[in-house]
Amino acid sequence: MVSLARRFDKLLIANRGEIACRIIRTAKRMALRTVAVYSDPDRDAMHVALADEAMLIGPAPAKDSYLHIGAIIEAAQATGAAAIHPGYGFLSENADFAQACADAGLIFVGPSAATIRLMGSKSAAKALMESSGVPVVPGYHGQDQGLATLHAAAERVGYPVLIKASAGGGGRGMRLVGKTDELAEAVAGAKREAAASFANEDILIEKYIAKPRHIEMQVFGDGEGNVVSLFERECTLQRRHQKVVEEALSIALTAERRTAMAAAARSAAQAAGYVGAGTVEFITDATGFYFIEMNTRLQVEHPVTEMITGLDLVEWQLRVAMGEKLPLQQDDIAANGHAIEARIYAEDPDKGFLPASGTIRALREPSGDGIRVDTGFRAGDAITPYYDPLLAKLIASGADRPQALSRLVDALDSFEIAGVTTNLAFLKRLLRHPQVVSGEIDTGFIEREISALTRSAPSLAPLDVAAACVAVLLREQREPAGSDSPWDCTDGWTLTGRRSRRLSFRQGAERYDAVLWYARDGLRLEFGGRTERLQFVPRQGAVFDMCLGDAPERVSVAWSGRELDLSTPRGPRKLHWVDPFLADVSEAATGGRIVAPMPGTVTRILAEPGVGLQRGAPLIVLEAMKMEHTLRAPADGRVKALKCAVGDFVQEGTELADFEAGAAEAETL
Ligand code: MV4
Repeated sequence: MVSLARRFDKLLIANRGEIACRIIRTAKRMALRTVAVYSDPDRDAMHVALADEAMLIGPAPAKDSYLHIGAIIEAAQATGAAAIHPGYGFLSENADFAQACADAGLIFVGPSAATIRLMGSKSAAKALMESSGVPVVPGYHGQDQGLATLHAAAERVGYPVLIKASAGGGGRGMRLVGKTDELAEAVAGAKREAAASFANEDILIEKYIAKPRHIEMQVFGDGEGNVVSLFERECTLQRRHQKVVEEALSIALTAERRTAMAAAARSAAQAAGYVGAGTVEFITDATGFYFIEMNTRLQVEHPVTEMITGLDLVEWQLRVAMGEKLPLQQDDIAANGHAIEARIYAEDPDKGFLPASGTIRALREPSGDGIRVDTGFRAGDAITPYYDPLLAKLIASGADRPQALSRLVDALDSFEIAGVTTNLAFLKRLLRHPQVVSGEIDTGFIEREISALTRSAPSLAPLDVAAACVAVLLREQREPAGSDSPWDCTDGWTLTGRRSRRLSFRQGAERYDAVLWYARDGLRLEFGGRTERLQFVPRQGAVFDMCLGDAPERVSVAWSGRELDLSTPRGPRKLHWVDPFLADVSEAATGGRIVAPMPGTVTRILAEPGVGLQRGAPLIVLEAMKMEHTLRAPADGRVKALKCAVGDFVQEGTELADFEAGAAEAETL
């Protein structure tokens, strides 16, 4: 029975980017009127242009706009929208928001606040699954959090064990414990982190599953007792819990396991009285499959399910929200062919996947058989640092996996995005990797293969390092500048009285250490296990001739601070001269200032000003794009002054602390 009372004809989309556009598309097809909401910088965004109406809900920071419950409810009331689709991220799994919608007489497109709250608690969800016969990772998720109980549980489960935050998710605060005497410290750390991140210090203990795959089941419920599964998605290709490539179906499931997992997922949804679209996540290995969490939202990767089933999951969500029964029963749902999705992010894989911003100068999207592009941006749009850097999703389907994969790779080759750095080249390398082609992957695959998947600069030859050393010596001869530091002395005098000096350079992640020896008959360079005579003669301007061993060459030099640009017969070389007092643990360290390496929110400050720290000690935790980045002491020393506070949203390059190196060890040999 269709309950007419719940029909609505106007839908507010509480999101932005590709998912807002995707939802608007289906809503329009269903003849619904659409209302977009937007923050200040999104005034001209694509989702705003696509919707029938749009309302400004606040300034750029998400907490003041897309996460502002009051502003969004007000926008719905002001525009007469009767229902709100939250998309994914933002408020999509916020029980308070679902409740606020209900309280305001609005339809939240998703399950009830109670279901969202239940699934938000990993231990409650796990307990529910266990009691409904869904396999869970062997472990302990009880109330008693005393160390003796936890010790006994870990012993029973068997090491190695994984500690997780009960209230957590997404891998935040997980700790791997190899043996019993490491448990107490790991528990204490996990509790601290859980308390700080989730305001709840409860933890659970699980058997550690090494090298798992991540396979999730799409489910749907209608609140009339019907629950169906729409097959699985393989989401194993992730990096730091950020999915990169997803596909349906998984090639890692036998028909029996697929049936068992689908049945488990349906039981899970039944047990939760589930209404709407949900995803039951499992990790799998050769021994079995285990429930890890249930997501109560539409997922980013839902298009691969749509491609193989021919269904529109947003339409299903909206129909269920209107009080309709599910359009199909389990037996009417079939999977055809194969689909793979690649996520195109504004980020720089060659710089540690730093989120990128800028203006899209040109955009050419691929098209063709089996190709779908879900995007939220057009040429001319600005990509701001405030939100998730997902630019677009490219989905390819085919009769089988090889066809879908080859279509995806071809489409990536013809995808052009100019003006903003993207992960397109990374995706192409990833999808051509033999192990991705063969499907022999686990959740650690990308991390292990990272150097093959990112372009690292050509490594430096001894001649390059020699040229860099000469450049330093010439710089110091030109700018003695009254310095009396022993480090600025080029005549071979050293603190330890030995006639040598170390010079270090960095190129990307690689560090190059060379030693100059001052012998009676001239200079020697020790590098890469060899020691050779080094001679040099300055020429006009920034040019010098040098000879390492019996290899002569002419080099020109340009300094910019500590950055060195060499022009050599072998091509240009860019490197950084490492200051021995500021041993570079962190890229963020420049000249005693600790700066934010990317835009983000300061979530923790771990260093007290004035307290002596060892090089590498954690100072500040920055959260950007759902990931944590720990900024560390660049040297032994102390924080002189903090320039930020917990909760601050900071731009790339913002000074976060003033760091004073001290008690640094003399770096002579
Ligand atoms: C695990 C695990 C191994 N053993 N649990 C990571 C995020 C959270 N949803 C669960 N996660 C894991 N739980 C046990 N007992 C390995 C992971 C894991 C992971 C899981 C799914 C997808 C990617 C992952 C990457 C690293 C670790």
